[in-house]
Order: sequence, then structure tokens, then C-alpha cells
Amino acid sequence: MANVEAIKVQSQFLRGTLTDDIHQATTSGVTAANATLIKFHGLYQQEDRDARQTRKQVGTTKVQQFMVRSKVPGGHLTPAQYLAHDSVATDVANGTLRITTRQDFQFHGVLKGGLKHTIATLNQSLVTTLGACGDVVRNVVLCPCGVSDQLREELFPHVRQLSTHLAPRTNSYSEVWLDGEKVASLEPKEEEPLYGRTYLPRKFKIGVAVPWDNCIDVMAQDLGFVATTEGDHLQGFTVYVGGGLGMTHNKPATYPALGQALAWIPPELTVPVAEAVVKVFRDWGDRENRKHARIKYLVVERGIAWVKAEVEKHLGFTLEAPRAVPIRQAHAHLGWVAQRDGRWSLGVHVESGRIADTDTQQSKTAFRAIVERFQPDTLLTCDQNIVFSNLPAAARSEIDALLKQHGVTPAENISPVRQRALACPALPTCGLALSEAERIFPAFLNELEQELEALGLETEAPVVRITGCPNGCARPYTAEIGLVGRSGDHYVLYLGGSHVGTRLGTAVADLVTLKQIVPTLRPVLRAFRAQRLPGEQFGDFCHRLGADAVRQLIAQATTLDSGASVSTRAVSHAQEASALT
Ligand code: SRM
Ligand code: SF4
Repeated sequence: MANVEAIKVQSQFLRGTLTDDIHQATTSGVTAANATLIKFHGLYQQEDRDARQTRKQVGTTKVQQFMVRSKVPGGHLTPAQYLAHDSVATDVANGTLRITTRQDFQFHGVLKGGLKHTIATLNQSLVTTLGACGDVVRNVVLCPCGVSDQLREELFPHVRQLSTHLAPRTNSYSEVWLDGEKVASLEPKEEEPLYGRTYLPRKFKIGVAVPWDNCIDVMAQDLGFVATTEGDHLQGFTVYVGGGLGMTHNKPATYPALGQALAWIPPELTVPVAEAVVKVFRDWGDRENRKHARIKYLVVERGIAWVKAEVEKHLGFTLEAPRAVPIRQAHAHLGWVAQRDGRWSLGVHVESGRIADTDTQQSKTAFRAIVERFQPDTLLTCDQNIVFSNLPAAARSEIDALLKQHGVTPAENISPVRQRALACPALPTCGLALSEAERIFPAFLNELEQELEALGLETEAPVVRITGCPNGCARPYTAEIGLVGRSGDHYVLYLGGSHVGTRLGTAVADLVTLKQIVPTLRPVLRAFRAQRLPGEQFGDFCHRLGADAVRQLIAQATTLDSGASVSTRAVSHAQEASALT
């Protein structure tokens, strides 16, 4: 058994010695076992890795800080919930709020003494952090498809039910963080009927999408539901199992995978089927090797038919065959949109999801002012953007002026390539980062925008995503251009994913320095301009050309440019990934 399994078993439903540990004033952090348990409570112990260098030079003690993740089902927040997050960011975190790639909010830089305040403030507004991280079902994501759409209204209750039904039940959360106080509608029961003492072998992710908008990357979820419709109404779901992206460099036994179609189900089976799939993972997932513990490995190794048979054993009946639901588009959800009820919603682009006040733009102040003044509901997107909904038409000009006054770029001025671009946090907070991501992304995107413009491709919107390591938090493997941190200044370049997240990219160049990424892309972009079919997207073009031809294009250009140094050898995991597409 992996060490984490023993920690879970001995923890008394995630209590450990946390109650004492968080009051221990002589240490900035918590014990190693508690550091594992707090993940289930939505917290990560971290060190500021910029400060680490100085600390090592001057020999001072390590100062631990915490990342706190709140769980926001379907990305939906009431005005009070948004404002609670805003105040925590100001009062006890590093002053920023970060929209995650799963529609949650994260705070960074919270000190141990600020944790209880953070959790209590969020709980007061009926937001929990329990189960935002850890070996449980994580936040359930949903396309914000049209705050104007009838369908979201029909889909959202499913998201809520999944979220509530699959949440951990332990009382330890309220005991440790809320001094035993329980906010009525968040009150958990002291037993874990689904999870038991060992919870799941690993994290488990669920997403709900519609065929005309895969902004949530449904095929990358452990369990994905794609709605089928009759007119404007929900008819049922085609269910996908076994998506997951994490891998380790040079370990071909680890690889990204897309979900495979399991069955079609009517809406009333959403929760029973989800529970059955989670139970199959609970009972059959690898509890020895955490690198092999995701459900994708069960699906690939035992086959989707085996998974279906196991799910049916739990359900006690046979499931219908999956229905084809071709996924057609994925939207950034930006700009003003008229709602069905006559009101309006506004999607605002947030670079890398970081809501902050800087010298050039004050999105944090602007967003707080919008929420305080107009009381909109807020939707966070899996592309790290934000949508304010239910706004009166009369508010539009005032909100536009407010955003302008605070330097927030309006949607129409965000270049197509930027709108859905994603970066993970990486340095300085993420302990697993091998390279930079969020901090270098704006400059990289500037360079890419200029290149696209120089080639006359500025209206193209290839999906670009970067991560500081191969864990895949910004989903680079389903992007059309994926950059994955290798070490320091070097990245692996993935091309050929689809614009709508239905195909994995392939690694076409390894150890590319940051400076060389755009020059490496240049010959491929030129070939795209010259040889694309009418309406063909960049990712589809790279896929049609094939990874070897793309590598050749890059190698030829590299030979011509004597200063460049790019290894185009195929990295072993790429072959695994493309074999699955
Ligand atoms: Fe992630 C671990 C950030 C979405 C795969 N992820 C981490 C940690 C907690 C680092 C750690 O374990 O010490 C990162 C915290 C960094 C920081 O300083 O904030 C982290 N992951 C994120 C977020 C914040 C990235 C973002 O840019 O928004 C996303 C939070 C989502 C949420 O609200 O729940 C985030 N992580 C993802 C996704 C994308 C998704 O789910 O759609 C993936 C790929 C899909 C998947 O799960 O396969 C992802 N994160 C991982 C993995 C690899 C898991 C694996 O199977 O190997 C790790 C490492 C681990 O779990 O050991 C990881
Ligand atoms: Fe950290 Fe890697 Fe995830 Fe980026 S992809 S947040 S570097 S774990």
C-alpha cells in the first residue's frame, strides 16, 4: 500500500492531529501526515520558491504558507459568495484571487494563522473547501453555456446533485476549522458510506458538457457527461470514462488519455451511474502506485467493456449503448450576451485566471465594484475567464466604463489566440513545477500574437496552453499548441490536439528553450498558411500532416537557423498518447 493509504486509514476520517497542529504557533506548517490530510480539506502546504533561494543562501528556516482552493460546482457564485472570496484574498492571502481550470477559486500565500478565518468566511457564505483537493470527487464542472440557455437551467441541478451526493461526509472539517459549528446546509454526516476509511485511490474528476460547447474539456475528465437534447431540452447523456492527463517525463507507463464512451443514460440515472463508476474506481484502482492510480489506467488496461460490466453489477441492470454526440465547438464565453429573460451577461477575459490589482490593470477592484453595485451572479469558466450574469441592460455602459477606468481590456480587444489560452500557476507556489508557466505566459503570447500577425494569421485562434511540469493542470495535451515544462527554460512542444478538445496532441519537439518556441512553430505555421484546407484549424492541420512531417518541417528550419537548438526526437510518452487518439 502507498504511504498515503496508511495515513488515510489512521486519520479518523481526515482528523489526524490537525486541531492541535493548526494552533501550534512554533511552526509555520503542519506535520507531514497532516500535510496529506489537509488536501482533503482543500489546502496545500507550499513554500514560496522564490524565497527559497534566499533562505538557502542566508540559512534561515523554511516558512510554510498555504494554498486554499474553494469548491465551486459549475463555477456558479452568488454575489455574497464572490465578495467573501474577494475579502479573504485581501485580508489573509496574497491579495489575488485565481480562477482555476476547474472553475474554482484559489488563494495563495495564506499563513497558518489565517486558515481558520479563510474557511469560516467562505462557509458563512455557504462555500466549502472540503473535497476541493484530495482522493475524492473534485469540483464538478459545467459549461456556462449560455447563462441565456434553457439547457443550463436543466443541467445545473445535475451538477449540484453530483456534487452533494459524492462529497465527503466527515465531521472533521467543521470540528477542525469551524470549532464544531455547522452551517445548516453544509452539515456533513459522520460516516463515509461511499468512500469508507480509505477514500479513493486518487483524485476523481467529473464534468458536464454540451455538444456545441466543450469548454470544460469533457474528454479529459475521469467521468464526463455530454448532453443529448430534444429541441431545447435535456434528453440524456452519453457518458465517457477514463480521461486524465497527468504523466511523468521519461516514464512511458504514465500517459494522458481521453475518456471512452461507456453508455447513454436518461437524466435520472446521472447520480446512480456516477456513484457506480466511482465505486468501480474505489474498488479496483491501484492503491500501491499513485502514479498508476487514475481510472484511465483501468479503462486502458482492462477495457471499457469490462468497466461497463462492473458498473452494471453495481446498478443491477444493463446500460444502453452510447449515442454519438459529435462535439462541435468550444467557446471562451467573452463579451456581452443577451439572456433569454431580457437581461444580459458579460464575459471578461482574465489572463491565467489571476484577478489582481497591478500598475496596469485593477481587475480585482473593478470586479468587486461590479458585484457590489449590480449584484450579478458570477460564473467561472474552465478557460479561467469570468462571466457576470443577470445584469440589466441599463448597466451595460456603466460597467464598460468601470472596466475601462480600471484598465481591464474589453473582450473585443482580446486577440483570438489569447481568449482561451491557459497557464497553470507553476512558480513560485507550485512545489512540482520544473519550469515557469503563468509568469512567462503574457510575454510569450505577445510574441506569438506578433508572429501570427506577421504571417497574416491573426484571426486564427489555436488553443495554446502551458504548464510548468507534465502533470497537465492547464490541459496542454488537449490543446492545439501545448507547452510542457521539462526543466528550467526548456519545454516539450505538443501539436495536433483538436480545437474542441477531442484529440490529444503529440510531442513534436523536446527541450525547446522558451526563446525558441515561436521560431520552432514558425515553419509549421507557414505550412499551415500555405497548405490548409478551407476552414481547417491549426490542430487539425498538424494532425493531418502527421507528427513525423511536422518534426521534419521543424528540423529543416532548425538546420537553416544555425543558432537554434531543438531536439525533435519523439519523446516516448508522445507515442503512447497518440496511439490512443
Ligand atoms: Fe493540478 C497537482 C494546480 C487542474 C493534474 N495541481 C496540482 C498542485 C496541487 C500541485 C501539488 O500537488 O503540489 C497544483 C497547485 C499549484 C498552485 O500553486 O496553485 C495544481 N491543478 C492546479 C490548478 C490550480 C491549475 C490552474 O491553472 O488552474 C487547477 C485546479 C483545478 C481545481 O479547481 O480543482 C488544476 N490538475 C488540473 C487538471 C485539469 C483539470 O482537472 O481539468 C489536471 C489534469 C487532469 C487530470 O487530473 O488528469 C491536473 N494536478 C494534476 C496532477 C497530475 C495527476 C495525475 O494523474 O498524475 C497533479 C499531481 C498530483 O496529483 O500528484 C496536480
Ligand atoms: Fe504545478 Fe505542474 Fe500543475 Fe503546473 S502543471 S500547477 S507546475 S503540478
